[in-house]
Amino acid sequence: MNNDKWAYLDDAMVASGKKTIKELFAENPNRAKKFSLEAAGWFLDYSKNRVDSKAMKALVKLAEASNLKAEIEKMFTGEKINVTENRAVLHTALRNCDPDAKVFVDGKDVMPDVRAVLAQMGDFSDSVRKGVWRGFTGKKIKYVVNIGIGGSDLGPVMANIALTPYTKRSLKFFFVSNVDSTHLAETLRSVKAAETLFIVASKTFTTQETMSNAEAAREWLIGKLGSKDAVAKHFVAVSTAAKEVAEFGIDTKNMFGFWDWVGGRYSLPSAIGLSLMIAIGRSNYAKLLKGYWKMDEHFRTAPLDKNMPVIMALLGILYSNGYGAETYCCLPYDQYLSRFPAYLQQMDMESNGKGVDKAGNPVEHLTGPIEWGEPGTNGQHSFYQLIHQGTHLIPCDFIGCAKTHNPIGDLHDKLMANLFAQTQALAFGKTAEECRAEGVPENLVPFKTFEGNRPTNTLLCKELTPETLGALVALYEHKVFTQGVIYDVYSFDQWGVQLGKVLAKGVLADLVADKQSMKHDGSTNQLIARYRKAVGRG
Ligand code: G6Q
Repeated sequence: MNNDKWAYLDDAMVASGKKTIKELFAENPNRAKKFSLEAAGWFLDYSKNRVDSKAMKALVKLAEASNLKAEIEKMFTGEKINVTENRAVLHTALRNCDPDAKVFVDGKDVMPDVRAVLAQMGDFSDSVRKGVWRGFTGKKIKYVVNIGIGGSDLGPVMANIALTPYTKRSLKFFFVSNVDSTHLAETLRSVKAAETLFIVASKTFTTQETMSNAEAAREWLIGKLGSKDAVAKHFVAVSTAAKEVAEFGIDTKNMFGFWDWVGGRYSLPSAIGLSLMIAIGRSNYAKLLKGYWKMDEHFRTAPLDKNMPVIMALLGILYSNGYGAETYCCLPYDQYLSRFPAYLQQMDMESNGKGVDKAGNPVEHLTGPIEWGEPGTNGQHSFYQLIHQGTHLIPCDFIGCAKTHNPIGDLHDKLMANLFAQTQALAFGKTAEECRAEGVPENLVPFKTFEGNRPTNTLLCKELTPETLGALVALYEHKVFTQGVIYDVYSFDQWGVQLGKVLAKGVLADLVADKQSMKHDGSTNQLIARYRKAVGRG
C-alpha cells in the first residue's frame, strides 16, 4: 500500500480550503451541473461541497493510489478479500441479474445455487401469499414474524418499511430482534398462533438473542396449538447451518440457505430477505435485485471520477480526515426511509469501525465515521440547530423522491421545499449584513448569523420503488467499500462484536448461579450483586 497516497488528501485540502461554497458558486454558475451525476435511477448533486475540480482530481488520485479499481474486481470476482475470516465477499453475486453470469469461489460457480435459492424463496412466498401454505390447523397465514438480529434484522425491517406501498396489506409483518422479552411478548400479543409463520433468520443459528427468542416462540406455539407437530407448519429457517436448523425441529426442506461469503450486514438480497419477498412478492423482489445490480454495474465500470459511490466516499474522507469531521448524517426526506439511517449505521460502522490496518498496525487516520440521522422534516425541529450553527462540522446526505406514494394536497411540495431549503441554508448561510438588512437588531445579529459553508450531498430519485431502493442500498455499500479500501482496513469482519458476546456468557452464569463467584471486576461484581438481590437471588 502506498503510504504517500495521503499526500493527495493534503493536495485536496489546499484546493478545498481556498474558497467557501458560496464563493465557488459565485465563481462558476455552472457548478451544479458540473458536480452532479446520475446512476441507476439516482441523481446526485454534490455541488454544495467544499470542492473544485482540483480538489476532486486530487481525491480521485487518492482512490487510484489505493488500487481501488483492482480491489473492486477482487470483490466482484470472488477473491477472499475477507482475509481475517478467510472468505470471499460476494453479496454482488446475489443480485447479479445476468442470466449467463458465472462467479467462482474455490473453483465453483456460485450462480446456480444463488438462482436455486431465489426460486425456492419465490415458490414459498407465492404459496404463503396465495394462502396455499396452511398452518397446523388448516388456516391461512396472516402474520409473519421474522426472528433475527443485526444483519438478519435491520435490512428486512428497513426494506419492509421502505416498500410498504408494495406490500400485501392483508399480511402483517413483525420483526423480533431484542433478547428483551418485551419485544417477543408484545409481538405475540398481536398475532394468532394458528395463522402465524415464524422465520428464524440466523446465518449461524447460534446467536444467543435469536435462538432464545426462537425457542420461546416455539414453546408458545406448541402451548397454543397443543402439539409439537405444529412447529413444522409454522417455522421456517434462513441459515447457513443445516444441522442446527434440523436440531431446532425445522424441516430442512423449509430452510433457505445462503453462504459464508454473504456478510450479515450485506445479506438483505440473500434468503435473509425472505420476509420481504413474502411482503412484496417475487416480481417486486426481482426489481429490488435489479436496482442493486444496476448500481453494482455502475460501480464496477464507471470511471472513478464519474462513479457515484466513489465520489461520495471521497467527499466523506475529505471531511473526516481533512477537516476532522467525526460524524456523518443521513437525512431521508421520505417517511418510508425512516429506518434507513439505522440500517446504514450498521453497514458503515461495523464495516469500517476498525483501528488497525490490513497489516495489523494501528491506523494513523480516522476510519469509518459515526453515522446517525432521522427522517426530515422531523430532524429540522430538533438536532439541525447544531448542524447549522454548532461548532462541529457535520457533512449530510439529503435523500428525496420527486413523487410521493401518498399525495395529499401540497404536503409533498412542502416536504421537498424543506429539503432543498435546508441544503441552501447550510451551504450559503446568512451574513451579518443580510441580518441587518432584514432589520435584525444589532444585539441579535451574532445569534441570527449563519456561517454557512456546511457541506451536503443531495440524492434524488423519481419515486421510491423496489428498484430505486436496491440501487440506494448498493450505492452506500460501495461507498463504504471504497472508504475501507482507502483506509486500508478489513471491512468485512466484525471482531469487535465478539468480546461482549463472550463476556455476557460469563456474567449470565453468575446471575443465575446459586452463589455469586465474585470473579469479575469490582464494578461488575457490584452490579451483579445488586441485580441478584433485586430478583431475590441475593
Ligand atoms: C453483521 C454481523 C451481525 C450479524 C448478527 C446476526 O454483519 O455479523 O450483525 O448479522 O450477529 O448473526 P446471525 O445471522 O448469525 O444470527
